[in-house]
Amino acid sequence: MSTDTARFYVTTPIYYVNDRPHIGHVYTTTVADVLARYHRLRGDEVFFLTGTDEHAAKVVDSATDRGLSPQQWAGQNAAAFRDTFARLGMSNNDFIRTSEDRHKDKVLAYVEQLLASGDVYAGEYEGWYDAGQEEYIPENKAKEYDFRSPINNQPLVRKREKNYFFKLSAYRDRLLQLIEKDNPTFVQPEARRNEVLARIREGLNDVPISRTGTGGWGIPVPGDDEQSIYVWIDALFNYLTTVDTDDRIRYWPASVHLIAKDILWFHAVIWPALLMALDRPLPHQVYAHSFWIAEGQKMSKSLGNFIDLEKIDEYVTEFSLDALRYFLTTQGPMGATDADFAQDKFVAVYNSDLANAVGNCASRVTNMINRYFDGKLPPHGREFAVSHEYDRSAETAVAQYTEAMDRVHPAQAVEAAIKLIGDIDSYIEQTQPFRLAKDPENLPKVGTILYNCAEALRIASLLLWPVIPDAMEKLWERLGQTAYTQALANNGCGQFSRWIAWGQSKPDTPIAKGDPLFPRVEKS
Ligand code: ME8
Repeated sequence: MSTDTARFYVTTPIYYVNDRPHIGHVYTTTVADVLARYHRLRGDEVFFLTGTDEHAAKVVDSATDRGLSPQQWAGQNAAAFRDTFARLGMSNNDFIRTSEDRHKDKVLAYVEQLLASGDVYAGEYEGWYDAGQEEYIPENKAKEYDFRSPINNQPLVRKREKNYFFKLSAYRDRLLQLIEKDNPTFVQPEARRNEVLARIREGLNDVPISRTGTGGWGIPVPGDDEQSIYVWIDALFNYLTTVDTDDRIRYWPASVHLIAKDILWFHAVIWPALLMALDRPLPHQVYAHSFWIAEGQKMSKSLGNFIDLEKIDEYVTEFSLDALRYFLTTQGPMGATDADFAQDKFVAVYNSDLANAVGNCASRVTNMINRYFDGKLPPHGREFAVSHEYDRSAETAVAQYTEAMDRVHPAQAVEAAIKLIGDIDSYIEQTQPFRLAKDPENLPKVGTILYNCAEALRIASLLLWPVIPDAMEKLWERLGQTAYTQALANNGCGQFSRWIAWGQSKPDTPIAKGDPLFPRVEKS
């Protein structure tokens, strides 16, 4: 992914208000949050957007079932998403609801522009319709799916309606040029890119972008009150409407739209074509991850096995929010394969990476500095050769970490940070400061060793902060680095390149010990 300025604009899908938030929504939003925090740490100007998609027809139906107005029902559920994300520490800069005027007004203006340019025209449409997804399925796909919804297995319905169409067919060559040549990482990961390219090569039909019978729930097509703008088109525009204001337009184009593979086509094909038609700059990347399954099984309503809010809260209470973030980030389906959310895996990852690696290493280093140097960071002597090799290992970790984060592979980035923690442990095993310290003559040497350990730990803590911010801020208190916390508070900017350099810690800094950052959990 390339960003040509030090600005970073990351989005999540806007979620349907018909569902309660579940692990899938929390996952994509967590990954976006990790990326946003990483870029803030670097000192980039970050805008992180999430929100809710409210104009679906099923909102009207389920509101009616409950004796509520669509506004009330959407309002309740939007609040559930907003509150859940706030409670889970998401650092989004805004939360867009498509029922807000600031969104609707801009969508109207965009559609007016598209009508004026001829990119949107009136016509008639007939095809196979997936009512649950509010999506027409192309003839060949409908056949392949045996005329049933690939999502909920309900029969597809034959539907014919007057419609406004978007001239997608006119953008085939430009889309191929974009995805194949101009920006080869526009669609990621590679498997998804290949899928999209193959489907574009099969040919592109114009797409209907309006519907009737929404009972006034939705954004009307300008000049035609009978028709509402199709919910998907309305929804895609959120990424632009939110920042299409004088004080925010500098964030456009988005750096990365994070989504899952279920909604790839809309984001990788229809969205850039709409932007081309509006003559707006294109986002840098659409990253479509795969799915979480639960305990080896696809999550579904009928199986009742969703990792839902109650389950999520249980994990947070038992292991901490950082632990959940860590598990999602490192074990999640960022590539092209699905990932299993399984409790024993959660416990194993927690114990090995957080309790044993990060937590133990922090305790060991801060404890020894307390025992041998009275809780003050010892000076960095020069006489101990291993130190050179050692700061190299921090440098390697930082390089690998940055490279992975910039490719939107937070799991690999974290791996580099955990490897650095492992290097601290091996260094301690190798140099045996606890044995050397028995002879007071060795204290300068022990001091150098422990300085190196504390310095590498400090660097690792910066790398891990985007994923496990609470624990790392706690550790910064112990390492006398609360300035980081202050700089990063309230979407503040970090000074990564300065902070990350070897040798920033000042000798004599008070180093505190404390409770285990991640107490070990025993679980069958
Ligand atoms: O599609 N694993 O909203 P939605 C991982 N409103 N991620 C998952 C997941 C799973 N099992 N299930 C859901 C919509 N997600 C539209 C989007 S955008 C302009 C409009 C996540 O509520 C994933 O990010 O169905 C997926 O793309 C999104 O939730 C779908 O959310």
